[in-house]
Amino acid sequence: MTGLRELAQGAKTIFIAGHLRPDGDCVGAAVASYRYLKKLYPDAAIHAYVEKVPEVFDFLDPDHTIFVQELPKEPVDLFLVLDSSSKDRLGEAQAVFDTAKQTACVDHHVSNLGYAKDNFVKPGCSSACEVLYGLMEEELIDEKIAEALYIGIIMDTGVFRYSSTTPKTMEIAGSLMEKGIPFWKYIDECFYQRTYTQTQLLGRTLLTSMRLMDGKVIVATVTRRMLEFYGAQTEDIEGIIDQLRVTKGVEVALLLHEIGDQEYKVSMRSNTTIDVSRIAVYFGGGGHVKAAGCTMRGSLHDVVNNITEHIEFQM
Ligand SMILES: [Mn+2]
Repeated sequence: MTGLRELAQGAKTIFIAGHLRPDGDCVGAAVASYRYLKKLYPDAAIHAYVEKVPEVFDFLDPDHTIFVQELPKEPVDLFLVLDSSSKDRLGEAQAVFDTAKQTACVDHHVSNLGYAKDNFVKPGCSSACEVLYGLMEEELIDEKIAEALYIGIIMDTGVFRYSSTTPKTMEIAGSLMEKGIPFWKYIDECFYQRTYTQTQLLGRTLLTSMRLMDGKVIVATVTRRMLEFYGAQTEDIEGIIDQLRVTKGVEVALLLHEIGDQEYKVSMRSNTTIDVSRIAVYFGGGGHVKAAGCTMRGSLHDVVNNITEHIEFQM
C-alpha cells in the first residue's frame, strides 16, 4: 500500500498546503502531515502554508514553526494538497503547485476530479483527516499528530453529528483517543466556549423571545441598546439563532438584529420543508433552504408581520 512514507521518499523539499479560508479539517490535516513527515524524514525541508490559521486552531502550532508566510521560490520536490477540491482553491500557493516536481492530493470532496499526479480522494470519508489517517502507519501516530487529526474530524463532522460520520470515523476517532489526547477539551474550546459577554447576551435574547403561530415560529431581537449594555459586538450574536432553532415545536426561527433606526438584519433558520431562502430573496437577501438572511426596514411589528405572512404561505 502506498502511504505518506512512500509518497515522500527521497523528497528533499516538501510543501504542504490547504484551501482558501482554511477550516479545522484543513489546518488539522496540514499539522498532522507536517509532524508525521518530519518524524519520518527529519532532514527534509518541510513547510506548511494556509492563507490564515483561524485563532481557535492556533494551539496546533503553538511555536509557529509549522506554518510559513512566504512561498518557496524554487520548485519543491513534493507538493502535498489537503482538503482542497480544486486547484484554484489553493490561492497563492497554486504557483508552487504548478512548478512542483511531484504533486499529491488528500481530500474527501465528491467534486474533486483528481488534479494532482497522485490523488487520494475518498468522498465516503468524513474529512481529509480521515483520509490522511489511512495513509499513516498507526505506530508512528503520536499524541500531537492524533490531536491534529482529531480536530479535523470533529470540525468536519460537527462532533460526529453529521451524516458524513461512519462507523469507520468512530473507529479512527477511538484509536486517536487511545493516544491520550484530551478530547473533551477540544470540543469545549472549538465548539461550546463563549465569552461571558456572549453568555449574557444569549440569555437576555432568549428570555425576551416570543413564539408565534402556535409555537411554530420563534422570534427574538437584539437591539443596539442591548449590545451597548453588555459591551457586545456584532460577532457576539453568532450562535443565538441556533439556540432558538432547537426549541421544541419550532419550525422557523427568526433573529432580528437592529442595525439602524427601523432597520433590522434578519436571520432565518428552518427545521422543516419551509424554504427560508425564498423568503430572504423576496426581501432582497439570500442564503440556503434552511439558513438565510436579509435586511428589512420598518417597525419591529411590521418586519415580523411581513415575514410570518410568507412563512404561513409556505405552510
Ligand atoms: Mn474537509
